[in-house]
Amino acid sequence: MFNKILIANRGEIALRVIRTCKEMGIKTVAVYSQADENSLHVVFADEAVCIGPPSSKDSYLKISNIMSAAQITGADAIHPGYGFLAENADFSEICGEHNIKFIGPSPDMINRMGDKSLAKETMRQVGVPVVPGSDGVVKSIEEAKSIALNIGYPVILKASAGGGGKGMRIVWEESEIKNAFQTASNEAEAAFGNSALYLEKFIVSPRHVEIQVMGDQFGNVYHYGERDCTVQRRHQKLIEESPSPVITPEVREKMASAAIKGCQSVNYEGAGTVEFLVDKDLNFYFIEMNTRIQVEHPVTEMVNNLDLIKQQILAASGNKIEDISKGLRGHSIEFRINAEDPANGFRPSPGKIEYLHFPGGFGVRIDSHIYNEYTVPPYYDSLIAKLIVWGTDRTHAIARAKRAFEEFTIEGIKTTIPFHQKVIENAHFLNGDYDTNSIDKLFN
Ligand code: MV4
Repeated sequence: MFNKILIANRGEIALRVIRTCKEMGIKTVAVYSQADENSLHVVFADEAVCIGPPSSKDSYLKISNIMSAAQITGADAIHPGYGFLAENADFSEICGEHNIKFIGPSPDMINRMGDKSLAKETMRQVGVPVVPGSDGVVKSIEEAKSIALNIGYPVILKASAGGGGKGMRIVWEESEIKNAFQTASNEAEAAFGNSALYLEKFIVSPRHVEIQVMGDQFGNVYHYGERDCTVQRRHQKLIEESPSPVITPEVREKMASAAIKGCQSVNYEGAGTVEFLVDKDLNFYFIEMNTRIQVEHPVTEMVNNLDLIKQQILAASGNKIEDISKGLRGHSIEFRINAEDPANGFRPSPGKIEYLHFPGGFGVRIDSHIYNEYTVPPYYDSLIAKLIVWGTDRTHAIARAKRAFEEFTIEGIKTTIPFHQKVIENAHFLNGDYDTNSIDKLFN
């Protein structure tokens, strides 16, 4: 087992990892930017090293500074959390070269899965259902036209190096495809330095459902059920839950088997998420694989009664991990509390928290790095807390969320709490009757 883990991240996920390390008797090193010197991850870690000025590119993304921090503190492993360097192949490789275990994917796995058209091809070849479309990259507007003619409009062009919505264009009819191809490839080149696109049939009103998987060094790959992340705005997830309100046991079994088959075919190790689109008839199609722990992992922890960060650390240090034989229990929902104003287009709202009160009680979990009189810095993402509720069923979980939000008080900045309070009173949400385009329907 590791002696000392450096957490190459900030905010709630840095704290989340520190908590599990402490429970496992592993020492911890926090790294922080000058904007985060008053952060809780700095307080709760055994040691802390400043790695640069506020800007992410000079601190949390600065590989040389993080490696120096690991070497001077004698860390034998690095946990990257999510975002920042979590899916950076160079970082994963450099850790290996310095004999520091990267608690995340190998450089090879990052490259395979980071290329979305290659990942899709890999999955398709082992029989995982994928959205009909191009086999790999589309090289020209003519080729795009010919494939689209074959599968029928609407279609969607996606950046191979993309993911999470960047470099995507929906094309409703042939007259739009030339322009869409050019703007999507330009956007992809500017954002990722790679203009490659692939093409798919556009699924008009899908749900986003993902399977949590974990692999160990003995070739075991287990799944821990699904998360439904359909409540999103501009590709930012706002609410996630497990189980999905629409997935049947039969569909869950098929989706999970497909996810495991795909992961076993590439000898997947560690935590991963296999993302699917689900249509109205509950047909599911692989779209992407994420090779990291995700923001929404707690809902999976709650229904499995299992610490996923602990499983990641166990797997990375060469131990066996736990399977799902205990079964899934109850229903869990996560609400992302962002420092944003939902009444004004979710505009960022950093600043000083003048008063804070967290909810508590049975079935209520808060993962957060904020505290009373903490100042939310403007430099990083706006997530300041996650409210995770557990109930015996979905109705019970929603009732808990409602009473938890009545206790939850954050003054001094705007947050997404009023958005969530509206959503959990909305009949469409209560009935599970929504898709990825429903955000306005749920908030009004
Ligand atoms: C799609 C799709 C429909 N059809 N692919 C969005 C982010 C990335 N993870 C994949 N995404 C989508 N891919 C096909 N073939 C719908 C989405 C999608 C979406 C698209 C437009 C507007 C909002 C969306 C929200 C979630 C998913």
